[in-house]
Amino acid sequence: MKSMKALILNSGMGTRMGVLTSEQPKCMTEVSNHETILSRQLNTLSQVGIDDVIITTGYYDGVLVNYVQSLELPLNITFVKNEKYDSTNYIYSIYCARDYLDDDIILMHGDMVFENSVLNDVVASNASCMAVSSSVALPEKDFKAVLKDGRIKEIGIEFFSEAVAAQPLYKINKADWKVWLDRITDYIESGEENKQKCYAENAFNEVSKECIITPLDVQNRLCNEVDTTEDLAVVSSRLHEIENRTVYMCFSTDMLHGGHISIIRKAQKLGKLIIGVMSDEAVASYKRYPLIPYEDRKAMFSSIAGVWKVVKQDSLSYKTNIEKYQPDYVVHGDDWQCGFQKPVRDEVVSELAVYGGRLVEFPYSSEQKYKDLEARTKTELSMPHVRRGRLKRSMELQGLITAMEAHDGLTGLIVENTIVHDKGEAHQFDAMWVSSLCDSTAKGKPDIELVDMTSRFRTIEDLMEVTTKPIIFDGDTGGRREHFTYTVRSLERLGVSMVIIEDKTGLKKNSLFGTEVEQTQDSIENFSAKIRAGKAAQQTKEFMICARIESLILEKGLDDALNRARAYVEAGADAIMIHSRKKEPDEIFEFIDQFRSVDKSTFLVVVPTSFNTVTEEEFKDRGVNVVIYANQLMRATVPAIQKAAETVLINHRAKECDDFLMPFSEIIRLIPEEV
Ligand code: SPV
Ligand code: MG
Repeated sequence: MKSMKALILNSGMGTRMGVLTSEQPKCMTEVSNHETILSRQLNTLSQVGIDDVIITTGYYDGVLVNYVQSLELPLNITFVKNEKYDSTNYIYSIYCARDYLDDDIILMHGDMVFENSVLNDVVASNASCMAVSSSVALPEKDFKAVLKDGRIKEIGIEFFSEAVAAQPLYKINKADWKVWLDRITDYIESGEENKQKCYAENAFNEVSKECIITPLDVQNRLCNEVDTTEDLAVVSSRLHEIENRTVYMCFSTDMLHGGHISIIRKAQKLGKLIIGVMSDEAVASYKRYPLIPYEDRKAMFSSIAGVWKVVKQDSLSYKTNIEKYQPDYVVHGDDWQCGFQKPVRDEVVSELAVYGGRLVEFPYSSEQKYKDLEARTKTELSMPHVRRGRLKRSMELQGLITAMEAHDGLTGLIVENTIVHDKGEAHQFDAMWVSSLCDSTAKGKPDIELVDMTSRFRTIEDLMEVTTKPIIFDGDTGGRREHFTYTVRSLERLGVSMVIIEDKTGLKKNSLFGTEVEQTQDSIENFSAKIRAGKAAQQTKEFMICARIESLILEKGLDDALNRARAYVEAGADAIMIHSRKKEPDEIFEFIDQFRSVDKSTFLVVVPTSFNTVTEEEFKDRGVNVVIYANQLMRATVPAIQKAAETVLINHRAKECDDFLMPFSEIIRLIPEEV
């Protein structure tokens, strides 16, 4: 900020205040919460970054100086006494202080009471300005300003046409101030009595063509002089209302940086700050999984000085909390005026309109260093020990999560980064499914456990390198029991969250073939022993083994499926996957209903490739925890690449093919330079 001084005029006798000014100057009158007019002014000046204050004194000057010193404020205060305070006006006080006024100045009468945002605006004004209000009626006896061509032509109590109510609170730039102060000096040094007893504004009126002061419209905000006890009552009750104003902001961040603190400090100036901390579920739905859980993020915000309340916000939408807390203001960066958050903003605007609340938006600037911090968070999220446990936590938190198939780094990036916005909500996949079918298909091989574990792990590594979302691994049959124990530990080490093994034995074929190919289901005893061995080998507490039941695929009936489910849970399975290749979901629903009627806690997983009409919401209502989209990305790829190959072959050139291809300049945008 340019160097700026404040000049507060406190020499007068304030006779209209009766007993309140019988033993002290008017500026020491209490207006709110043990604040006086002067202490409020000084505190507000200090908050806006003004360090140097000149106070003119006169009436009870000793009392005033002692009082100011007792406040122990971080300000350099100079007192200038107007010895003729009882026979002159403010113009003479300014004259007395003239040697100290060689900067831009904030000039105010000592009885001005204003809300903080008014002084903020005055200080921030580039042009010289005076506080006026176009919203209040013209006062009978107080200052009015006559406006012309966007500037103030005259100030006085006698003007009623083309005028607005005006208050003696100014910011005057150095050059303008010189013009005005020179004329004030002329007035005083003329020795004429009427020029020492008039308003300083009379001198301004003579030079207003050279001293350009613009009107700063404070509208209905508090900015008043206290001349009488009636004024005092009005101002005190306005201050009470202002001090009880509430401000609402919502945060989803798990790391606080300077940018957040700066907007919080701005919001606090508007009233008592309520911070909404977004629930883990809401954050995960639109951004990424929070590194720090809700309770810890709540504690982080609660520890910020001056935060009045911290509450939970359960969704991207502010509606519930606006209705509940009815804040006077909602504060946000202006970045949500467009983009996916726009519907959220629109809803905030209409909710606030219901009771007259206001949205205040501050310019949003995302500095590179904060972007780098976010990138580092992503790296942290991708680490095995952080990633592994997240699936279970998400399932517990959200009830139902979704996983999409990914078979290489690129499909991993698509699952990681694809996000769609609909009616103010954001949707993305929670996890990745490393399908045996797609992993094999990508290698041009059949899905018969031909692709060995080393190669399957390589696919996992490729995904891990460029993504952060949890991974569910299709472990086929799990192989021999003795091998499965090694697989479990390797998967844990890699950071995989869940392995699903199916109760088949011998040469495994893909379930989508059903009974068209020879497939043998494992015995309950054998498969249970495999689960037990896997659980015994497991080293980390969050890793999960899911038992996949093939009874419906192999047409062994619902009872067989339910029997097996019970046995596998008994053997230690954390989750049960029930599979079917029927288009109708009836047998799946029947299994789920019967299973859930006796087991409320074991996670349930479905792969609705065939029964694809059922929505996630319906699965969730029935008690399913994981919906896996097992092969859609691979199936989208095959026809597209086949068509490209054929088009080149038919045309003997690439042009026709290029017409429907995505340019590489767009593809490479999917690939981050650094994760
Ligand atoms: C896979 O995706 O490899 C599966 C699921 O095992 S399914 O293909 O439906 O059997
Ligand atoms: Mg498979």
